[in-house]
Amino acid sequence: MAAGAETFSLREVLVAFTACVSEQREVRVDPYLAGWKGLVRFLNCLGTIFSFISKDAVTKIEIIENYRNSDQREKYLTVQSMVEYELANGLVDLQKRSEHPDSGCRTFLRLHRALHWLQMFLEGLRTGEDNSKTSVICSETYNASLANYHPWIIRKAAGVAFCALPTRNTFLETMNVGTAEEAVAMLGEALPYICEVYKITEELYAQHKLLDLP
Ligand code: 1PZ
Repeated sequence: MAAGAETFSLREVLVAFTACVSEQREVRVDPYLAGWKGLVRFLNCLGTIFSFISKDAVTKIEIIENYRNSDQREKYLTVQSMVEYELANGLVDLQKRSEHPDSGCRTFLRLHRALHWLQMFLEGLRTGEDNSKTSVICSETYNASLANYHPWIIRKAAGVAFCALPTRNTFLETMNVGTAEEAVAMLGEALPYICEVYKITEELYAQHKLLDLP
């Protein structure tokens, strides 16, 4: 077993998302990134066929982490402060990627769209039949969400990778939360928090007309 694998549990990852929303209903960037980092670790456990996906997620996490480690780190404390700061200072390419190809706003939007898929996928797993296929849940939720933003070649590669997913019960056990039933219970507890994080971000982006950032 790889070092640390025995202690890795998806519980901590999903707990990170429960810490995202502040009392002022702002989305904190650090726990959001911590949640994504854990998801990447989990994805890597599922096999190298998923590395093209985890690499892209890592790239995006690192872009935002770099902002959090820069002189402007305070501006990137929450998604709200990031949007306000980048828009006020003309740091976002609104029509076409040019001067600011890796703005925090456009990078975060990619993770935000992926969070929508994650929310639907985990809900599909939670409510699925014992012997249902994870690959089917995964491709149905992907096609209904993220796929709309991906070119054909990525959709194709994703479809091939999904075939490598184990059955629902094995997948639930891979989460290292306990039995499949315990994993389902944990999902039931954690999902409302993920939905809330998604909803707040979606409203913020809609309000500033940022949902189609190139
Ligand atoms: C459990 C099975 C995992 C299935 C993951 C389903 C998501 C498939 C996503 C395929 C992404 C492929 C790689 C690159 C995509 C990028 O082009 C896009 C847009 O970014 P741009 O090109 O505009 O810079 N990137 C994304 O959409 C972000 C995707 C992040 C996906 C993270 C998934 C984490 C899964 C955790 C599993 C528990």
